[in-house]
Amino acid sequence: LLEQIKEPNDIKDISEERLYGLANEIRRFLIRSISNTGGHLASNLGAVELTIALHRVYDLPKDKIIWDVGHQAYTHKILTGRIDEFKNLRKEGGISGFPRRSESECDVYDTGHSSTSISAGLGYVKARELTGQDYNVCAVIGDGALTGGMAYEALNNASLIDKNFVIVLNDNAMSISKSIGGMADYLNEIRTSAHYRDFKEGVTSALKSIPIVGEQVVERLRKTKSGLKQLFIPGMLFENMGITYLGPVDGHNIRHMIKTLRTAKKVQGPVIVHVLTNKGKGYAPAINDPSKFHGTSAFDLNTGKAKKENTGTYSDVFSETIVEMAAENKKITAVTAAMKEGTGLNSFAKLYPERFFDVGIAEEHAVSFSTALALGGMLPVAAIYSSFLQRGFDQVMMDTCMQNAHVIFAIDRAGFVGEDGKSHQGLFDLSYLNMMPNMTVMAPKSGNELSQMLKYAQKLKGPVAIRYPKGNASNILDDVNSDIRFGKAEVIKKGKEVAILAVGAMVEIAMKASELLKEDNIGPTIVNMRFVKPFDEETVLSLANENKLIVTLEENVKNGGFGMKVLELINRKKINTDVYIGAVDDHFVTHASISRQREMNGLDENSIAGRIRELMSRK
Ligand SMILES: Cc1ncc(C[n+]2csc(CCOP(=O)(O)OP(=O)(O)O)c2C)c(N)n1
Repeated sequence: LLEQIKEPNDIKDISEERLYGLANEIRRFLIRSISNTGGHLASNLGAVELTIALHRVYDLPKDKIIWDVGHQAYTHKILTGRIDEFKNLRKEGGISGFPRRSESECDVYDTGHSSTSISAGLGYVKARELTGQDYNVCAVIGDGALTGGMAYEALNNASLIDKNFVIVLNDNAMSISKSIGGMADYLNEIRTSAHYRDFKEGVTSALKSIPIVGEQVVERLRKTKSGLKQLFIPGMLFENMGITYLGPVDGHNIRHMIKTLRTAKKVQGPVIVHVLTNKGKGYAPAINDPSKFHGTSAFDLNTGKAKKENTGTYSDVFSETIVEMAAENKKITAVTAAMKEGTGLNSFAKLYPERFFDVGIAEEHAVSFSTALALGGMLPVAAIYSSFLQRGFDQVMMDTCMQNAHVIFAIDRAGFVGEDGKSHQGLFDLSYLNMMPNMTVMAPKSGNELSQMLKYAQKLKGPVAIRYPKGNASNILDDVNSDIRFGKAEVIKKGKEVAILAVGAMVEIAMKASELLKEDNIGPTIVNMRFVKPFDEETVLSLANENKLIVTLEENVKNGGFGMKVLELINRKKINTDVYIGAVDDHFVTHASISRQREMNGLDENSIAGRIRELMSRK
């Protein structure tokens, strides 16, 4: 059946009975394909039948289906004619792991960050009205994504519209870890009561049929405890907001979903279709451990074991250090925005559950919450990926920095992140943190130094950000690690004529570049900056005076980054030396391996050595 799907809407030629066979084929394909390339497996396995139903009911590309986060849109890609591209999923030049408008007319909103789909859907609804067009709009959002504040802002707004807008709530009770919080409980209540629906219907009619009980008692029962009320009117929270609620629907029953979606399409106004799915469906290892298979590297099909175990990462170092710190310092609290596994807070959560907070996909809230934890006498460590902390920009600035609260931001995945591509690169944090008064920004050159910095950050005052990259922790110079002093850089190697000022992971690259330059008789000074804010102006100025060329290296965009600060300083002090800023130009970096991303942005050792060679030959 899969072979019949060459382009959008081909699915409409397959009879309804055979759609279940198609679902099985898609599932088998996804498991096999992702076992080779890596990708988001569990979420996609859960959404196969839902996507089939959507493609059956909607006409693409005319109608707009908007996927929240977008990591679960693999079946959508298959059904819109992209199956052959899966061998290059998330690889350089291949298709993205998320919807991309540049890839297909059927992808109508580029995503990657959570909780945007309802806002985007509403935008399309209004544009439809204003341009006098005629198409359907459907936003698909997971229960995890529904923990994000933006989704509520959009729901609040959605209540006001009087035209059709379908929101499909794909509820698998899982974010990456288990979905948590009041909304998760509420959805769970609906789910559980759905199991009792038949029983309830039986009881209701039985009660009604008793002459002395009758309608009045049934009505009173409806108004009692919320749990019981839920038995009668599921989704009343949404209903009370003015959003029609349909469901819950079995998210693996295609026929039932098609019927419900067709009904939903007819509602004048916003409507939520609540669909219950199983994350990882069809692959036992993913069902047993949906968190591990949320996003996975290539794995062995039979065992589910990763082909290459990822150990010794910076996240592992963070994980061990924070546990060690918490044992000694009872004020340490750890905060994550739904990324317990990714950031390495699993052990902390087990050992210190009362000091661990998973706040859901809610980075803004995580930052304000951490700020007040600090003001209230605790020492919060907010572990957030660089790209997701962008969500909390205003809160870091206005809550943490303005109040000079002692929050430690452990910023993981800073720099290139590889396969997740554009939406996940950690290439902006140095710029957005640089501008914030009171903020201290550090970047370690190695795993050992990350550990040192985290411990050191405890002694500081005010907000402290430590940014470190994805992947294996470097162990360079672990034997000669000097003590950290506030705002001071570490000179690693004294050379002449050229000085390389490197931030974090770039120190190792600078050392490799320096090896390559030996044959040209160029022996640069190499500095591990350690601090980007405040940075070691004294060391930089003396090096600028002594050298013909200053090279700054950072895995961050050039605009507002470290290099620009160095250039401004040298310019302000009117020192006559050349400055080359090694940083990412003004663009979004698309998916490829991290090493290729470095090469394409001139930040690998060969490019850097080449650039230094060229600049020095002109002197
Ligand atoms: C702003 C932001 N924070 C964190 C993430 C990381 N993330 C990707 S998917 C996901 C869980 C989404 O859960 P849900 O919406 O229920 O989808 P499911 O995978 O369960 O289908 C998280 C936390 C993100 N993409 N965006």
